[in-house]
Amino acid sequence: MPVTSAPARSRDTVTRLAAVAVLIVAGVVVALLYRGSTGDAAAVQDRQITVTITAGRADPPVQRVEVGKGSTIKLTVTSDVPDELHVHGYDRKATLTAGQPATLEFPADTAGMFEIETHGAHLLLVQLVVR
Ligand SMILES: [Cu+2]
Repeated sequence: MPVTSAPARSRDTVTRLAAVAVLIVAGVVVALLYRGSTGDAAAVQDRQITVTITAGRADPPVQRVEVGKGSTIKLTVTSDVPDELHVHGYDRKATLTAGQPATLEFPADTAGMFEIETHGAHLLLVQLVVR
């Protein structure tokens, strides 16, 4: 039985199946792109960062925080010794009084990577990545 020439009806079915496959692939691509944009760690958000310094150690240890440009950063640091807190790039500073939480709140309106550290103990607390 020859198979070289398929009936016209069968060719229509193949064409329809191909069209459906293209639509499915397009749908998956759109879904992945959509997920990529909403599940992004660098979304614009209000971001609370909390660090406690005890005996020369930061808890949590150096953390990398990624936010979207335009996010609001609320940084709360408590140190067991007097120190100075410094957000590089944004050049925000706060005096740390022993045992008292200090809070800095600022808009992350400049893109880049910025280190947040203490000047007395020379501890790197946060690598703030703004995209
Ligand atoms: Cu500094």
